[in-house]
Amino acid sequence: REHDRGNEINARRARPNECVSSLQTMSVLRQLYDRDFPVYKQPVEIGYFSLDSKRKFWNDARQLRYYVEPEKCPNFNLRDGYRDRFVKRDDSIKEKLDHILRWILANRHKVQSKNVTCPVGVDFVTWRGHLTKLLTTPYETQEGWLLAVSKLAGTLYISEVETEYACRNRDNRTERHEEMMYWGYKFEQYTCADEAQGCPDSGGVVNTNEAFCTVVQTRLAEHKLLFSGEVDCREADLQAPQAPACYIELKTSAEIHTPKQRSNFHRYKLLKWWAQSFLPGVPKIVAGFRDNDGQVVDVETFKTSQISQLIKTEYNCWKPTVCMNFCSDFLSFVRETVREDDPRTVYLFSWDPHKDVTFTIHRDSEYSFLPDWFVKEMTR
Ligand code: 0WD
Ligand code: CA
Repeated sequence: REHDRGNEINARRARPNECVSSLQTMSVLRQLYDRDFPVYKQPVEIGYFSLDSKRKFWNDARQLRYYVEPEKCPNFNLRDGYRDRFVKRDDSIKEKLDHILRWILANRHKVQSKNVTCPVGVDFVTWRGHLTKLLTTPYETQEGWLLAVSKLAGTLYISEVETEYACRNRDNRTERHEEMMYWGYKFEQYTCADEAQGCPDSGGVVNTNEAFCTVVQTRLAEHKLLFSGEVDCREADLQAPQAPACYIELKTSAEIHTPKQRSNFHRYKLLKWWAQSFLPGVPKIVAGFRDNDGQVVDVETFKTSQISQLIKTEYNCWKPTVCMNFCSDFLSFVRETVREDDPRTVYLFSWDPHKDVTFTIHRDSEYSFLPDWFVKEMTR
C-alpha cells in the first residue's frame, strides 16, 4: 500500500514548525521493556453486547453461553458438520470499531465523564485483540501490524488495518487450513450450552457470525482503557463470581508428543493465550488437544494467572512484564504523536518484525474509520 500520497504527509519527515524532541519511531527491543511490572488495574466489566446469526448488534447478553465440562478424553470429532452445518462469517467485511461504538452510544450514561473536554472518560477505545497484538509484539517474528488511530473529543480510538501480508494469507488459505479454522468453533459447540442447565447440541449449526462480547474498563500505567473482547462462555454455576471472573476462554491445539513440541507450545501458543485472557481478566482457559484428524484426545484447563510460572522452565522465554511495558510505552508514544483532535485524521502506526514502530499521517483518506453517525452524536 502507498502511504504517503497527495494530502497525506509522511510523518518521518519533520515539518518546519514541529517540536524537535518529538519521537518519530519506537524500538521494540525486549531489553528496553524488562523492568518492574506496570500498574494494571483489575479489569471491570461495564457492559456487554451480542452479535446474532446475521451479525446484528444487540445491547444484551443473548449470545452468552454456559460451559459444560467434557470428559477428560472426550469423543469429539471436530470435522463433523464442516460441509453441511457451517455458516461462516464473511471475513472480507471490515467492521472496524463499529460494534464498540454502537455499544458506547447505547450506554452513554455508563461511560459519560464530567470532564467536558473528554466526554467518554477514557484515553483509549479499542478491541482486546488489538491490545493482544501489542502485548506480543516484542516476541513476534512472523507478522507485523498496522494500527489506525484517530482522536475524537479527547479519546484515542485504535482500529486495526489489515496488512498486505495478512490479506494475501487470507486469499491463499488452503482447503485444509479453512477446515482447521472451523475446528475451534466446533469445540465450542461441544462444550457450550445456550442455557445454564442446558446440554451442548453437537448436531446443530456452527455459525461464526454469533458472538458475545464483554466491555471492560481498566488502567495500564497512566492510560485509562475501554475495550471489548469476544467471550466464549461462562461458568454454568450461577453462584460463580461476577464477570469477568466467571468467563472461560476455549482453545484447541495440536496434541503434544515431543519435548520440542512442548517447548514451542510454551513459547508461542501460551504467550498468545496468556495475553488474550489476562487483558480482560478471564481467569480460565480450557484447551482441547486434537490429533491431525480433528479428534480431541485430551482436555486441559490452564489458569491464566499460573501460565507465567508454567513457562519459566523454558530457556530464554517470554516475560509478561516485557509485554505490558511495551504496550504501555506504545500507548504513551501514541499519545505524544496524535495531536490533532479530528476524526478525519488518521495516524497510521506500522510495525514489521525486526523493525521499529513508525507512523504516517492521513487526512480524509481510505483509513478514516470513525463513522459519521458516531462523530455526530459525540460532538453534539
Ligand atoms: O475486523 C477486524 N480486523 C477485527 C475484528 C479483528 C479482530 C476482531 N474483530 C472483531 C469481531 O467483531 C469479533 O467479533 O472483534 C471481535 C472479537 O474481538 P476480540 O476478542 O478483540 O478478538 P480476538 O481476541 O483476536 O479473538 C477472540 C475470538 C477468537 O477466538 P480465538 O480463540 O480464536 O482467539 O474472536 C473470534 C475468534 O473466535 N475472532 C473473530 N471473530 C470475527 N471476526 C475475529 C474476526 N476478525 N477475530 C477473532
Ligand atoms: Ca476461543
